[in-house]
Amino acid sequence: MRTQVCIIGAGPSGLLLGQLLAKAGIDAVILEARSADYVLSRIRAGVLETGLVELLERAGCSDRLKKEGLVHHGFCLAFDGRAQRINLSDLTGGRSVVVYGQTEVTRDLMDARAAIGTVTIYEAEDVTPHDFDGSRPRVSYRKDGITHEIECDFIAGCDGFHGVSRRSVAGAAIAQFERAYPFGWLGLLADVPPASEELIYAHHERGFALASMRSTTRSRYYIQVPLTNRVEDWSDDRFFDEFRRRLPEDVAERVVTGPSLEKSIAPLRSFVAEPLRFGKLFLAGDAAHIVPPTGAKGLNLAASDVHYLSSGLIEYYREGSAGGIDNYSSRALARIWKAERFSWWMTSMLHQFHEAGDFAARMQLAEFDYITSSTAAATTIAENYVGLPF
Ligand code: RFL
Ligand code: PHB
Repeated sequence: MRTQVCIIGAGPSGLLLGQLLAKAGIDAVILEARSADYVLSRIRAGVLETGLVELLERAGCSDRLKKEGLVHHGFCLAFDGRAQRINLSDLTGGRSVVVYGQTEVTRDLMDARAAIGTVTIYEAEDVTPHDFDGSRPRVSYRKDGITHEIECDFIAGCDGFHGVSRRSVAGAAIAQFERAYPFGWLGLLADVPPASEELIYAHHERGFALASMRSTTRSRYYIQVPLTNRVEDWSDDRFFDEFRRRLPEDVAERVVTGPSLEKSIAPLRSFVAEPLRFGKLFLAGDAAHIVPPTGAKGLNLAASDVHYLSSGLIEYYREGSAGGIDNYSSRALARIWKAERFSWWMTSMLHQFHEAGDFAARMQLAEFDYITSSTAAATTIAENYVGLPF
């Protein structure tokens, strides 16, 4: 088989890239290791920046988002029971975010892809990129016991943190920067009305908690837990008890409990690979970088990578100019490092770092006091949360 761009991974990065290229008349095949149902069963992000919403509009995948997405003009920071609303719209000249699950974004992109008849190969085994340093890159994979090969002009590695693309690059060609945090987030999804109309990020002496949502009838709640904990240690009752203890009292009283639809623990990590281009291979999304979820930036960063990469590829095929793909790595990384900074900072301010000592705890309190007393400090949070410009 031959295609122009072979995309590895059918997560949001790969699907969005495929759709933007298809709209521009560029042929792309997507290879995905898992089944479509498995990809849709992963519960992840919930907060979309307007940059991502605009890309989904361009991709022709925003009808349901426009109907069902919840526009949020602010969110709340709580610190040991004290609460401070960050008014996103007032502080950023009218901007906002949209609450709409990554699962739904993925479903909309999959449906759009199926409607235009483009090729996605699910349950592709042993996907391997070859010869991306030369002029004739290829990707091999196995399906139903038979080995296949796709010849292409470019390979887009959109296969997440554990994917094969980044691992295929020679060690000397890539620099990797990493920080792992000594805790994870235990998340619970339930069909109960959210405890609050807006998201609440809560610092508490027992650990961080986040009250988020997917709709007006479906809540997504998280608590900070030690990495040694297992999901089996947490019954739904135990989760809700602990979650309520970490929230301001008036909110805790409004928490409605119900059986979990999903419960999982995610480790927290900051990670960046540099550069993002190796000959004919590009990395995008979680394949290239990871942020701790505290700033709600992972999916949004994947979208900005796809924006830069798709424009570069479209420029290449339409105008014969390599300028956009040559600049892809540096343009994307400039935005990635700023989102890494914001996510690291939000994580540092809001979580319990027991080993860091009393001084670090006082610094967290001083950060919160500063935010509650300075419009400049609150504006810094707001402009990062709604998303820096592409
Ligand atoms: P994905 O979603 O990991 O998709 C990669 C796809 O590649 C496939 N794959 C392979 N395919 C072929 N061959 C191989 N060898 C392969 N290896 C892997 C995988 O099966 C998968 O389908 O990466 P992508 O597309 O770059 O998307 C990134 C986002 O998923 C991620 O950044 C966000 O979910 C992060 N995130 C959040 N981001 C936000 O912007 N806002 C949020 O509110 C937010 N909340 C979150 C989050 C992530 C979380 N977890 C679980 C890590 C909350 C949580 C709890
Ligand atoms: C979510 O709803 O899953 C969510 C929202 C905000 C975050 C992280 C996760 O910062």
